[in-house]
Amino acid sequence: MPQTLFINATIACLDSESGYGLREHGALLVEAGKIAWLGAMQDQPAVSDAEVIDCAGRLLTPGLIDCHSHLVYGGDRADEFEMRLEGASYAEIAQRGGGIISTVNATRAASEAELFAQALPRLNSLLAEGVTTVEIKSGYGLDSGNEIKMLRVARQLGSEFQIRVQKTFLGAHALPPEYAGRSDDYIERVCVEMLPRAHAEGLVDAVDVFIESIAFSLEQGAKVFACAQALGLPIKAHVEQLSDLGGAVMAAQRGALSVDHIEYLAATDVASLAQNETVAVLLPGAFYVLRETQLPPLTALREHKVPMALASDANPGSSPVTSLLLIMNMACTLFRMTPAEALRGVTINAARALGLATEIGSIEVGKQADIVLWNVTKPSMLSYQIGINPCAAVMQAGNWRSQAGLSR
Ligand code: DI6
Ligand code: FE
Repeated sequence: MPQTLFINATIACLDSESGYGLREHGALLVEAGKIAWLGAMQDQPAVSDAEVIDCAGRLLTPGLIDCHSHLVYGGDRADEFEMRLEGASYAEIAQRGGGIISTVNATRAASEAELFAQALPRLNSLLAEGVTTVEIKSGYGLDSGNEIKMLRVARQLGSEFQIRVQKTFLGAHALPPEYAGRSDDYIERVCVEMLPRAHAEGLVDAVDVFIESIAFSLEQGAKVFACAQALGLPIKAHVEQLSDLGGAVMAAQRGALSVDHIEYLAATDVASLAQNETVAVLLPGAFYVLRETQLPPLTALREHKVPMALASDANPGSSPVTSLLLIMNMACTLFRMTPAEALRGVTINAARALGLATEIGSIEVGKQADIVLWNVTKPSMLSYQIGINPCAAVMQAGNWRSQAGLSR
């Protein structure tokens, strides 16, 4: 059985209630794709023919997890970036038929192969920084065939690269033009046709909705959730990004895995996330790109011990960002999160946001061996530096994905 023994490592285990769970002078044994042993270097197990990696004091972390992305889409929205710089708001552009709908048009026009090719550089950017799990949403197809096309591309990315892809159905992302003025009819279509079809093809791990004045109402979101739950699927939601419609509380009360964005969530509503073990997914990339000023309720989230995850929200409109390291820096600089909260946000709490915390997200015996070796010796370096990628080597499920920087 192949074994790898890491020695002389600084290990951020992320196995405790807060902080890094840091072990200095640590050792770690990987066997059969899992973490088999973890402890102090002087106690390392006797192994006869294991591959031995001397980390020379360098940092090991769990593989990074991007728990909210729209990585698969057609075209780009650079023109809107320019329009916003000239003063147009994200919501105004959406109301004029631009925004999400312009990406819907480009995505519908693209073949599966074209979408795959366009997603590749974005995926490569995540891979280069040690991401071992990425969630990818549909939501730019807005009819059965095109939503399924997007989710197939997401699945193919996961089968052709050493990365786990979680697929989320986001049919209720925007109202397609052919349903203008008939949003209830569209939601009905999502529930009775689009979601069941995508699910029947095994393409849906979770169901998301966008609850916002420019998207769907609380009642419409609740209806999609009921349909998802009737199929046994977990739910999550884009809520309180631009205004407070009460979407986070509604989703949490229905047991949502996560509520995402939540800049406009009232501090008094945070308790309901804690009560329902719903993760708060914060997306500083969208906050930054849209030049938002309303901060998420960090103090209340901390007080109520709500797990906070961070993600790229990689999408062509509000967050053309494919660097989780940059997201960690933004979370610290813009949201005043600590570097430890930032690392928890892209590891253990991101795993929770995907319902995968028993399998991945921390370095603990029995968990899948998704491990990154970094060319730094302390974990705050990951949030602190901008523009340097210190990722030295990546192991996914016990197999090397990249080992270029193993020795230095
Ligand atoms: N909120 C977002 O940040 C993305 N979707 C959403 O509901 C943006 C999607 C886009 O602008 O294309
Ligand atoms: Fe999003």
